[in-house]
Order: sequence, then structure tokens, then C-alpha cells
Amino acid sequence: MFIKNPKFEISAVGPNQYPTLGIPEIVLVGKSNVGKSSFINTMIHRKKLARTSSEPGKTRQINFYNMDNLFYFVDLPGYGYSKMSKKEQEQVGKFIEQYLFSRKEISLIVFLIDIRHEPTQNDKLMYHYIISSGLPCLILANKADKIAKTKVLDTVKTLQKQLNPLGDLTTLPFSSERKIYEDDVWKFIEHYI
Ligand SMILES: Nc1nc2c(ncn2[C@@H]2O[C@H](COP(=O)(O)OP(=O)(O)O)[C@@H](O)[C@H]2O)c(=O)[nH]1
Ligand SMILES: [Mg+2]
Repeated sequence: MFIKNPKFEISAVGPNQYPTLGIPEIVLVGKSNVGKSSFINTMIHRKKLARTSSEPGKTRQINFYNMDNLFYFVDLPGYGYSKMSKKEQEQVGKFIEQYLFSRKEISLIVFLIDIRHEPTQNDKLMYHYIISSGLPCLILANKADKIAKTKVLDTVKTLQKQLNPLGDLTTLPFSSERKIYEDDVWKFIEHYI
């Protein structure tokens, strides 16, 4: 899919600011720094549309990126940001939960984990949120460029066993550096739009 005119639309701090177009939302979730904003930029071939650094002061905003009025990429705050207090982390968790459980427009969750590490406790918690929400989900093992090409597929399988033992959620490798996994991900996203 080629997006002609991707646009940042709004940083929402609450439901009254969520867009009202009613088009599908493809939502990025994952721990802080896993590559959610980079994912959006990579998919649309823009370097800086989505801001790609953790800004602790902006952790309670949900960023909506309008893709040619066809769908939104929604960049959720990352969890597990180490410089945040426990209380702040809990607030972020509630904020994410509120959006995931109430927003009717969500068509697909793109759940990013780091290919180099076992899923964290927070990743597992997020997995259970997603399962209980009943929403479709694509798991991406990101930063695949950080391990040898020959190990990518086996590592993805191992991670899937750890996070999704039933093996019912599609789990693919991804890398914003090594741009060879985009097509598979676009196919998956298009299906849900
Ligand atoms: N090597 C590598 N680095 C990545 C990849 N994706 C993101 N990064 C880097 O990881 C850092 C955090 O990325 P960002 O997109 O801001 O993560 P976010 O907090 O989840 O939105 C940045 O320095 C990115 O350049 C990837 O696929 N491979
Ligand atoms: Mg980000």
C-alpha cells in the first residue's frame, strides 16, 4: 500500500479529543523504545512524521496519524519507561487500557516486541489485555537487523511460543533499519482495513 499524504492529526490527552471520522485505527503498542514511532515512519517512507524519541512529559498522549483518510496509525504511549515512577507507569497503563477497551474504531493492534529479548512482564501483561479485548493482533519482533539473518525465523518462533503459546496470533519479524519485511506487514494491515 502506498500512502500519498500521511498527516499528523492530533495528540489526544482524552477521549473527547479522539478523531471523529470513524475510519479504522491501526494501533501500535509496545514498551517504550521498542520502535513504535519508527514503525510508522518506515511504513510510509517518511523520516520524521512520527516523533521517535521517548519524551517522558508526553507519555499520556495518543498520537493519531491520518493515512489518506483511509485509516489512522495510532501511536500509544510506551509502557515500562524506566525513568517513570511506578505511579506514573500505572497511570499510563490505565490510559492505554481506557483507549483499548472503549474505542470502537480499532481494527488491528500491532504489538511490537524486541527480537533480542524474552518478552518482559509488561509485554505479557499487554498480551493478556489484548487477548481479553478480543481485538485482532499482529505481533512483530522488531529490530530484526540486530540479529543474524539466519537466526531471525527461529527466534521469531521461540518468542511466539513464549508470548502466545497457542500460536494463534500471526508473528512476523520487522526492522525499521532493514527494510525487507514491510510488504508482509502491509498485506496484513490491508486485510484489516
Ligand atoms: N536497529 C534498530 N533500531 C531501531 C528500530 N526501530 C527503532 N529503532 C531505534 O530505537 C529507538 C526508539 O525508537 P522509537 O521509534 O522512538 O521507539 P518508541 O518509543 O517505541 O516509539 C530509536 O533510536 C530508533 O532509531 C529497528 O528496527 N532497528
Ligand atoms: Mg514513540
